[in-house]
Order: sequence, then C-alpha cells, then structure tokens
Amino acid sequence: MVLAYIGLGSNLEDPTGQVNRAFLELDLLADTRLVARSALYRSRAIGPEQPDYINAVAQLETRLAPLDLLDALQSIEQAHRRVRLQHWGPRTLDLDLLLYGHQSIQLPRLTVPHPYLTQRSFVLYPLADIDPNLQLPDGISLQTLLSQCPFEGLARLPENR
Ligand code: ROI
Repeated sequence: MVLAYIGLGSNLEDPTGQVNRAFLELDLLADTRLVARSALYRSRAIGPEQPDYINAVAQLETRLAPLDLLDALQSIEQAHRRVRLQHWGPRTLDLDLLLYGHQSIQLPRLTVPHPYLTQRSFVLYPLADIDPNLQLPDGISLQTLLSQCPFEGLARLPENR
C-alpha cells in the first residue's frame, strides 16, 4: 500500500460540484481508498485571464502502480467530459498526481513529485490541511515550501458547501 496525493482543480461548470464528485470517484477506484480530503479553496487562476478555480487535495491509499493510477485519474477526468480549450486555459476537472509515497518518478507520461507542486499555493496549503509534517522525496519539508509561498489569491472555503 502506498499513500498518494492528488491535486484537484476546476473552474468550469459548477467547480465545487466537480471537485466534490471527484472525491467520491477517487474513493471508488479499484484497490484504492480515499483517506483524507483537504478543505476546498477558491484560488485566483494562474495563466490567461479566466474564472477563479476551486482547488483541493486528496490523500489516497492505493495498490495501483503509478501509471495505473495515472490512467485511473485520466479516466475520471474524461468522465467529467474534461474540456481544455487552450494550454493553461479553463478546465472542468484537472487531477494531478502530486506525490506517490516517497518515490521520485521520471517517465515520459509522468513526473512525480508534480513539477509545479513546490510553487503553487493552491496545492501546498491544501496539502498542509492533510499532513502539515509532510516531506518531499528530496527531504524538503512542506513547512519550508509554505514559508516561501504566500497565501495570496487563496480563500479557504467553510466546510460543507
Ligand atoms: N490556476 C489555479 N488557481 N488553479 C489551478 O488548478 C490551475 N490549473 C491550471 C492552470 C491553468 C495553470 N492554472 C490554475 O492548469
């Protein structure tokens, strides 16, 4: 069993609903269980002018190999009829494999830890909801990354919305 962290993001077609449904779908994946979910965050879009995002992080316990988990994430994205009109443009659902145990993975289809993980407040703050003592495979602590990443542009939403 491995603990994996998934970043969820949506800014189209009821983003809160997209993200809440995705949590349920992650829990239903084969050989996988949703262990914890962060709060939902409203975040200002990085990239071209577009609506704010709803972002969150899921902690999974899984027996799926990294590429099998990636396939499963992509099938959930497809089921949300993911639209991605332009590079770095708005999307109905984005599921990013952020961390897979303590492994570093460099494959043509998959880089873990996720390349933008260390710089994005909408990933780091939700991760801290789940495990404030998290360390990345290279030994850097989440707390160090948070200290270099302002909360700016983020709003933590109240639970049960
Ligand atoms: N911006 C925010 N705030 N949240 C995201 O999840 C997100 N995802 C993206 C781009 C377009 C880079 N910007 C984002 O893919």
